[in-house]
Amino acid sequence: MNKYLDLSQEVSTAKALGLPIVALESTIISHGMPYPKNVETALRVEQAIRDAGAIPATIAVIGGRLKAGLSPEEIEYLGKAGQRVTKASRRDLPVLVAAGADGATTVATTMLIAHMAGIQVFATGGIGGVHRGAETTMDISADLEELAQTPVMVVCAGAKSILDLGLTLEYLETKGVPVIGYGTDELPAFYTRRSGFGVDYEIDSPEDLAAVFRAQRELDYKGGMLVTNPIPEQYAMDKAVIDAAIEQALREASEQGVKGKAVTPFLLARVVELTGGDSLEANIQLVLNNARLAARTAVQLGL
Ligand code: PSU
Ligand code: MN
Repeated sequence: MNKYLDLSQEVSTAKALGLPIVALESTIISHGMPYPKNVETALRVEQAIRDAGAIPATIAVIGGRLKAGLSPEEIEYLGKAGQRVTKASRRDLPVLVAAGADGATTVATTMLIAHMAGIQVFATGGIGGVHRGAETTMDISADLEELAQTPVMVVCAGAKSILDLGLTLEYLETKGVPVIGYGTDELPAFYTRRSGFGVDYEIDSPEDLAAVFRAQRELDYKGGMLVTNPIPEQYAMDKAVIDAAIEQALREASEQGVKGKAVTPFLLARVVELTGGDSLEANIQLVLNNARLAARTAVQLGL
């Protein structure tokens, strides 16, 4: 095992017993939702995974150590510290480790650390992708490159339309990443069930998701797989409301010259402010929904 990696007692026991494990990210805690809802949600998501028969491994960097499995106190710390914790993507990791610092891991870094820990399934809310205007800014999330090279299944609710969803799908196709719609033939757009962009494959059961992932491993591919799971109907938002908030957030980001790794957290926070509690509740419900599907799939993979 990597010398910088620490497994929690629960995760280490699960590995010894061969129990299914689901990884969770921590940028969503520190940068994706406001305190204290972020902490409350992180703990509920862990419980949803246990209830579905798997063991949760929330991933972060604490004191320079790569952690797979956090204590409730560590989750509280990351949630309360919020934006003061470094948003840790792949390029940040060596610096944080060498400095003995803390980091909230993005999808990219969570995949990387999950793979080091031998965890194959990961649940989150939304992934990063190709930003609108990327043809001039070149703002493309490291999450997409990680999907291209690290063998982890990521279960998400698609991507927010703060991104260019069409270009995001093109990029994933170029990189050879299977994009699966769970019970849908369209890419979900996070707050809404449909984006207007088709996915290549629709799969309707955790058994079949596990079979595709197993085949990918046995074909000896280096990359991962993206499962897009639409938000449950009753929590989906009105498209016009969310589109207006996203347009305004994008306008403000451009006016204020927001750049680099600050872009995504800025847009996420503005969308929550502009839509009030509604978008936050939708966000919480879709993460819970993804955690349940990821746990059921991890159970199937273990069979
Ligand atoms: N999109 C969301 N919620 C999130 C993120 C993206 O709807 O919390 C977070 C994830 O941690 C993701 C990261 O990996 O933002 C992507 O950041 P960037 O676009 O800077 O790569
Ligand atoms: Mn970016």
